[in-house]
Amino acid sequence: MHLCEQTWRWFGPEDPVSLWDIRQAGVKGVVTALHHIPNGEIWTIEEIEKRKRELDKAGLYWRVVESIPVHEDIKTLRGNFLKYIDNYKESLINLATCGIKTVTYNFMPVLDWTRTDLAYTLDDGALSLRFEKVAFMAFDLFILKRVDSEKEYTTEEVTRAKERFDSMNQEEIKKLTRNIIAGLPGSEESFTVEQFRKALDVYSGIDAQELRSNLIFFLKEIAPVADTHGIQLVIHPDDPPFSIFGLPRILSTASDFEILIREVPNVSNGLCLCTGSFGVRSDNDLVDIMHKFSDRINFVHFRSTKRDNEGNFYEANHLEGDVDMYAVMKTMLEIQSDRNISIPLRPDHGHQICDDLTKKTNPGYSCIGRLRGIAELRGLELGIARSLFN
Ligand code: CS2
Ligand code: MN
Repeated sequence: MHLCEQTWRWFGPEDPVSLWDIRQAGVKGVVTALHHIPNGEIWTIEEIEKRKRELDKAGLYWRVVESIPVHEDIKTLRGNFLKYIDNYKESLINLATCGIKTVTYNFMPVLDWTRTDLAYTLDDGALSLRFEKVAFMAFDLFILKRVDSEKEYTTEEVTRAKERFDSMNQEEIKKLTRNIIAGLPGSEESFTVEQFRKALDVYSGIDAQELRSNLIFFLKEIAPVADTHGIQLVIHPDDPPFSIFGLPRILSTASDFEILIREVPNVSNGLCLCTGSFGVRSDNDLVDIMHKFSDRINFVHFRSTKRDNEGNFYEANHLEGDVDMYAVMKTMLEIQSDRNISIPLRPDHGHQICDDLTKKTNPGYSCIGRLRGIAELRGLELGIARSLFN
């Protein structure tokens, strides 16, 4: 019987969640990154070993890298992209030398994951992360004032966004701006409005087709290196899984990933199945995605979201919302049994609950909220596993 290998994301010494908190959550495998190394630079063996030693002191081990960030020059194939690709290869080799062999990355242009509200109050008083479409449009149209943005929305949407904007005071405008562009945990980039406009400009001539071919170019470069060193590369899907700010998005659906493995069939080319990211689209059938890519899923993020008809979604409790966690977990157990392996799983974001509410937390990465998530997932998993396999 193969249960998932439970893991927990840690942002390094600055993380308000301690390594002992992680131990007490019943987890030993850590998902982390060397966030202090500037994007594009080599992760040296020395720095990797240092992080490993830190974890070891609390009886933990470094199971998955999330993420080695992909430099914007690589995404656009401009500037110093060849050097950054070489550095990326070097970092992969160094990680493999240190025995760390699962590496997450994403290929979202400019912004990593995006929300408008980092403290959306649920009816039980818990705080959740939310994407509110009309607030997003208000930012795009009336704060950022992106050229031609109104062409991407209907007249009715523009009117609603204007009303939303007019109802906001200066403080709310600042907060919304910060939430969207100041960088959520793990994103490694942070912008002012001016810098953000410039960053978007770089993509003015780059459509989805070009971005996809850049990703394929990058993967064709790094996958053979990963193959040789036994590394599993896992791409994180777009969050949210649709285009924002007119930027191309190329990993939002099953067919997006299908193209990637058709073009780069190397064994190291894998998927980080994030149920919360894919699950925002009603046309993404998670169980179907899992069956399609059962041999390519090498890391999973489990969380659920709840969407409405207006294009909004918030992050729900792990066993509620639109993701059928029972079906997903059951499929996960079947895949692991077929492949005769355990796959690392982390509870992706959690709510702020109990003591989290009065502490400093990284948005989405609270201690007790995630503890609730992992505890529920663990129970669900054991229940299904025992009834399937005894
Ligand atoms: C996440 C992010 O689903 C998600 O959006 O897993 O929290 C993740 O931190 C970033 O994409 C960076 O890896
Ligand atoms: Mn995720």
